[in-house]
Amino acid sequence: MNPELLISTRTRLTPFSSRVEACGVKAYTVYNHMLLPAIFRSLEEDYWHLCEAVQVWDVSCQRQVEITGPDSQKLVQLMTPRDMSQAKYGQCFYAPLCDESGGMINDPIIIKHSDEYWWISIADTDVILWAKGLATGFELDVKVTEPDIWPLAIQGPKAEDLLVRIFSDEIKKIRFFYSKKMHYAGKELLIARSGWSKQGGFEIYVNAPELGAKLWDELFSKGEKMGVRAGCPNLIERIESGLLSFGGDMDYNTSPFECGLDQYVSLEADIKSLSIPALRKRPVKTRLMGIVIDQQVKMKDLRLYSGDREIGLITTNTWSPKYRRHLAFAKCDVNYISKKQNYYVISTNGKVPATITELPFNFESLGLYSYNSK
Ligand code: THG
Repeated sequence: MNPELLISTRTRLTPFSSRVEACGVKAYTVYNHMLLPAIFRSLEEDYWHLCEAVQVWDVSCQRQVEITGPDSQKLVQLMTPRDMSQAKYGQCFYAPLCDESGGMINDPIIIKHSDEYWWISIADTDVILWAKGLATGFELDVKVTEPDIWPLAIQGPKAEDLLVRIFSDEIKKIRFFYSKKMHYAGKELLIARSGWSKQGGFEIYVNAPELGAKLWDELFSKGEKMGVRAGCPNLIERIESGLLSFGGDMDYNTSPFECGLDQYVSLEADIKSLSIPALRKRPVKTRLMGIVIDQQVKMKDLRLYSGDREIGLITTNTWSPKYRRHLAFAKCDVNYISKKQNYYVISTNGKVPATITELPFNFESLGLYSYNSK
């Protein structure tokens, strides 16, 4: 028998909880002290549906740490080594948050509403405590809160068509990683073109519980012919797409360079960011790499080997039905990353050869082409 998860007021309900359960959620995970659906039908069935149709995801656990007040921009810049000085209103930024030694605190999406109003849409760590601590220590004139906002992600190739039916052609004007305020049932909702999949889609920041249920039901009635279903972040899709998960693929001891977030660190910019002095000096010891294995494996240990040496830790892995390969991310010792080595993993049937590649996976350059579900 599988152990059960007890649901209580600590694992806060969301405006969509009743709908999620009615849609037959089979497994939850805990994220930011809330429940995040993990499986509806099966991992693979959910995966194909996400790649081919449209899904509605209750991602309320992507909590918003709200920063308001005259020193807002200062605090946000202190927290991230990504240059925020040119940020436009409504723009979204995938950005590492790092501590004074350059270790990762979180990898949120930062949204700028205005100079004195920001949201940090967080992954699974208590960013509010860190933000309040910094604001107090640096005597910043800001207010840091975690308002009740419940993001609903609409993901998949038919996501735009579905939202156009509810919000009009205005939806098409929202560019990738920008947001727009839209009217819905007499209220204003923020909608961004973003989400934790590479199948295209949007995130709607629902700000009133009664709007949540109404919106969910409308998405399902207007999307019926498109085959809309409830879904959730999908392990297979996120690995194929090279999307990282805080706590699994990186943690407080990882620098953004070690998990491949180099492009989101502005070492040369003239900004005041807590982690930049340390990041300029900090040695890079490991690097998160992509691993490709020609057959489906059940790993005996989560290690990558070369010769008789253990050179990496596998942080996540899955069989990819689309590329018919086993894929993994591995935190590898930088001294042993070279294509010339013979790598292997240990499966329940013994040693299995593996190849190492940069993330995100470039399937074309790996000579891999996608199969469809049929
Ligand atoms: N949406 C919102 N909040 C979130 C997530 C989200 N908070 C938690 C978690 N997800 C944060 N992590 C990520 C990781 C990757 C991306 C978004 C959030 C992402 N990355 C793209 C990529 O890597 O290709 C694009 C990055 C870019 O070009 O800026 O989308 O999903 N609201």
